[in-house]
Amino acid sequence: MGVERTLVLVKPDGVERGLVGEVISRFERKGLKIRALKMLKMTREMAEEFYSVHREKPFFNDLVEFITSGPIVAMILEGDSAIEVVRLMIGSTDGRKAQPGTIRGDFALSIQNNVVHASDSQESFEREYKIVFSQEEII
Ligand code: 3AN
Repeated sequence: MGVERTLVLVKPDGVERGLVGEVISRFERKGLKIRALKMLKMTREMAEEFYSVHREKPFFNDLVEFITSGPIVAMILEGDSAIEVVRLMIGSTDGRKAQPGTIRGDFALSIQNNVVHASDSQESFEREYKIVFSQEEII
């Protein structure tokens, strides 16, 4: 609660489909502030660390392959209750079940290729942003 920061990734499918502007625009219109923004390609090491909580899951390898398959756009957003607000705006993990009006609800039909990632807690944010950004890239 209060002013928080969260990490959002536009995943390779979102970049490939030309949804970067749409995604950023939704967050800006909501009133969230961009504190860091860049395009990058995740290495396998970064991806394995980023998704380390899923290491034992059957979909782990596919997930790492997917997130390293092309460029992503990463951003740190800031605002009141940003973590919860952004999770609400992206919708459920499975695009087929995500509410219309959410990013995944409007643009995804898949559980893996679901356009965006967003930190699900303060602890996740603290761990995740350091994998993607160095301190001098953050305003
Ligand atoms: P979210 O991104 O909504 O926080 P998580 O943390 O449960 O979802 O999963 C991380 C990522 O792993 C998802 N964004 C999705 O790309 C992938 N994923 C989750 N569950 C599955 C699954 N059952 N099959 C394939 N990929 C999955």
